[in-house]
Amino acid sequence: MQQEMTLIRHIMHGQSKHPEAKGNFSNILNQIALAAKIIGSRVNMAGITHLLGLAGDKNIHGESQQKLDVFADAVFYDVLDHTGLIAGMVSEEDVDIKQIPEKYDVGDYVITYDPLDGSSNIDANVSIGTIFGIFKRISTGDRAIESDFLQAGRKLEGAGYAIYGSSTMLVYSAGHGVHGFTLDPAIGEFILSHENIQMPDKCKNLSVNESNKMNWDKWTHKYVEDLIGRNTETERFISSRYIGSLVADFHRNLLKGGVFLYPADKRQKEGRLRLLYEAQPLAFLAEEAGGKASDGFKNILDIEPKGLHQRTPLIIGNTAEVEMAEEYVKKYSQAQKEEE
Ligand code: AHM
Ligand code: MG
Repeated sequence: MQQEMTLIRHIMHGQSKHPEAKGNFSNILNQIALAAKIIGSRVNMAGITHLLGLAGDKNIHGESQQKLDVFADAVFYDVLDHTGLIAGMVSEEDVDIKQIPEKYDVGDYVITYDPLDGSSNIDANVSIGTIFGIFKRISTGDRAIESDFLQAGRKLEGAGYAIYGSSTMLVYSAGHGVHGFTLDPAIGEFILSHENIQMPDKCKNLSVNESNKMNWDKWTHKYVEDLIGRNTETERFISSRYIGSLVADFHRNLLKGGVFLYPADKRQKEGRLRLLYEAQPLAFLAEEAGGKASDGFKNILDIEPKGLHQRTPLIIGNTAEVEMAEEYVKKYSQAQKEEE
């Protein structure tokens, strides 16, 4: 009988190529897979278990927290806090570092995560997900400190996301390619379904919220116009696809080719998305899959974060189209300044 390649088997296989690895990293990924199963099953059940709707609180960005946001945030922390592998975690939903309770050992890693990305879509049965990044800590004391988390994305040891869609998938990279696993609900295991994902060469999809148009900078107008301008009367090369769940937009573009942008604009001067919880982990995956991510000036992975909840403009997807955006930023930013 041919053995299915389960997530655990795959991680162990990767580890056997690195005899120096102590298995800690694998154990962390394993626990994250458990969190994904728990959150995924609750997402599927949400409609019938009255978990839909607002929890009544606002998170630190002033956004209403959904009940499932709160649930997912707690689950992700709970599966990792007692492992002895983690020194602390930061989540999009919480102001401060989540420290490890004193009764547990602290480990060498720190985690950044967005427990439920795209949560404004929950009520409409649209795909949502959990995004995470894993760093080695810098400090050595009993508690993690801010600088453990304020590391450039280049330093990530691994990153990934779970997506709760028509199936639940876990996609991760530990720096040796991007691998996707689909949950087989009958046996409760993630099975390798997408080995060594590479972004297709052609950029087919353009993902941007066009309703922000009146606030866009000149470069964004030109960029979107020129991408759509690739289409002819007889052939469509670029299609608009925007879900409003970054993780789902990214996942589709990763598999099918495309560029996602959430630029800075007149209303959201720093952009909307968060550097630590969203941009860095997905940028890590994009590069591993042959793509790229930029804030328009700099590769996302080279940005040194200044704050835990820092926002960033994000252009992510096929390398050629991300670099095209960087050129447009250079070309049109100056022209815009001169006009103003
Ligand atoms: P969230 O993490 O609170 O769900 O917010 C992030 C989401 C992304 O998933 C998505 O790309 C973006 O916000 C959508 O924003 P908008 O509604 O402005 O297009
Ligand atoms: Mg998010």
